[in-house]
Amino acid sequence: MQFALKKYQHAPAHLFLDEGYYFFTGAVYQKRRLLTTAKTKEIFIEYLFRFIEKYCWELFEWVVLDNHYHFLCKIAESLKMPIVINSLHKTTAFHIKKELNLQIKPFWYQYWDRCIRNDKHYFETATYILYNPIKHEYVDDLKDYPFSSFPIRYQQEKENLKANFLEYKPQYISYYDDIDDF
Ligand code: NI
Repeated sequence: MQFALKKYQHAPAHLFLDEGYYFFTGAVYQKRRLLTTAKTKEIFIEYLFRFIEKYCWELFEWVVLDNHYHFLCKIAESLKMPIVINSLHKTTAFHIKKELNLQIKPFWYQYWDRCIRNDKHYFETATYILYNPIKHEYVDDLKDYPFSSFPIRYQQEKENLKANFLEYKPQYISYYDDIDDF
């Protein structure tokens, strides 16, 4: 699966305040691991991209784990935020349940949004998302985890990626611990 991505620049324009950059986290109800297969994760990613495009949001980084997801994006209208996320949840729940031949309710538990305050916060969050498969002990090498924006970054912007990891040290970021306890 290939996706078009915004360039991950090392030195961003200083435009983040009031621009509607958000970090989103969503979790499966009771933290059940219902997205363990490649197919279920691909379903989630496919609809994430569709809804982002439909509502003219801009997606920067994302990761899908077995029972939760994170993504960083710029939203077009904050009033529509619950509509977009609820639509994403409803649609992905429908298709994933169909794929798994599962009838449960609710599927998703809830979501958390965090507004990005400045450039440093943006890059800490971006690297945090990319680092997530190691944080949750899925892999030792991020190149081995295909369900995030990391492989594309690595392929297209290896040097920026390395520099950002060194500068923003995602392995030491603890301020998302309360919403990323999986
Ligand atoms: Ni996580």
